[in-house]
Amino acid sequence: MEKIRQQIIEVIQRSNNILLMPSAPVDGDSLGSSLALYLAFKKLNKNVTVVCAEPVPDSFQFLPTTNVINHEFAPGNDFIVTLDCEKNRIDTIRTKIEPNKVNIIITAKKGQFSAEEVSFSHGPSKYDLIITVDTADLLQLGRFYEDNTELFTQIPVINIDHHASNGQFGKINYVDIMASATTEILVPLIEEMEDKTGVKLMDEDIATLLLAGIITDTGSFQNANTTPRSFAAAAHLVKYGARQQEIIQHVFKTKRLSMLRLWGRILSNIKVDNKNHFVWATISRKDFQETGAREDETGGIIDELMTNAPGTEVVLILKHRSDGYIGGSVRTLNPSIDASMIAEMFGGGGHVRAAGFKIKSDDLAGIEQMVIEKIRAYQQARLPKDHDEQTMETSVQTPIDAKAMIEKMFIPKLDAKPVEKTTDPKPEKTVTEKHTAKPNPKTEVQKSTPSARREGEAKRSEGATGLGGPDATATNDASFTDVIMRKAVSGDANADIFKLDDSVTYKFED
Ligand SMILES: [Mn+2]
Repeated sequence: MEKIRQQIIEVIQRSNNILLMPSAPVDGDSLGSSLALYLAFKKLNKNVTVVCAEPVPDSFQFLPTTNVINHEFAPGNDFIVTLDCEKNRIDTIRTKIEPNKVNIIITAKKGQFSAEEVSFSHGPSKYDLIITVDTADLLQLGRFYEDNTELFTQIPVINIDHHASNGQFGKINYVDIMASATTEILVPLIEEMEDKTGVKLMDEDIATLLLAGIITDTGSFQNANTTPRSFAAAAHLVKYGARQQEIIQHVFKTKRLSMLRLWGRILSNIKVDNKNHFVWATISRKDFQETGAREDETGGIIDELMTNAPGTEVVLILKHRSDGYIGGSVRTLNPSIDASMIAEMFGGGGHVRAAGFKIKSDDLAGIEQMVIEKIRAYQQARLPKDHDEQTMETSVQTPIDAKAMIEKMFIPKLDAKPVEKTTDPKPEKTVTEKHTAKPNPKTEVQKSTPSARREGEAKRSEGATGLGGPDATATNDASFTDVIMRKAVSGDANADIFKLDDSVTYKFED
């Protein structure tokens, strides 16, 4: 690895106009990687451009220098018209400028030029090096790649990434699948760059950007990809002045109400296949519209589902995106199941524990059916044939306790005490009535099991999701959890319980 870092540093030293490309949509890791390199290269007096086809999510706007990211991209300004002069010689060339157009008038010595002798091309790019970060496949660069494919063969590409599915598309590929984040790979790279150039590069901003990548990709050191090396890198960065609390505050403790509403909907719509140890949920366009949540606000929910679904091996979320794709996120809890293999069945890829795919379609229900069937078949082929009911009975507990999940995520930190106002049972009653009529797919799955124990659990979890049920007795002493769940599930932001609107972010105290 040391040799490859030396190679990379030599190429960077020789280059003057560097293009940094994080994968789109950006996350904490791709942003942290590209912006940390941006700041380091600036200190080395390089011309640096960071481009990303998609906007920076609100939760990452606090990171230093997000404002330098360009969302438009033109690799070169020259457009060249070439005339083949093999058969004919040019006498004169004139230009005639008219409103909104230019005529280039070429007069031949003899006869005429024809259209076949004219060709067009773009001038040389102003960049001499492309660095992609946290990008497993060039297609993840979105339209910037699709519109400029030739650029990636003309200019050397350094590919720095940690995805197992990385396509090794660079001239230099620095892919370390043991790294928890791309920023973890950059820590020794930037330090060696300091040694080689004699310029002090690491500072509080760069350390904060690098730590943001590790914290987001490890889910704050909770995910299975966390290694001793991630802790060591993080400790090292904190020593450099990385603002750990600022990252935690913005990434994990500030939630928009619209996002809570969307999460509530997802939680109330979870489908469970106990037999195949599989849990999934879909998010429709209507879910986004009616909650006011953005498509990038679904990120954390799958990780919560994963850590709160005992007995589950595979977790899937399908969302209907506004760009005409259905996006899938897959997580696995059993280390012998490779999430990237599941994602590959649908043209995607990723890591062993976390992977994703996208399918061009507007038929969410149809894609759901197809994907579910394939994952079921995958699990059936994998699970032992005599995988009997007994194992299931003991290993599968209450599949999802949404209330506990929300409570764990938000409540202990909540710095608001509106509970006194909740003695009026009216808003709760309305909500309960409105939602008990709705079929709950999870409940259906549960009820088909002829076990009385399961029946009880189904009811309990039904109550837990704020949909009513025997346990929904919080009328007089509604905890703040119930209030949030109810508001989230009902989408009723105007409930008379606490007055905050969409644009307000909830701050949570330590
Ligand atoms: Mn990453």
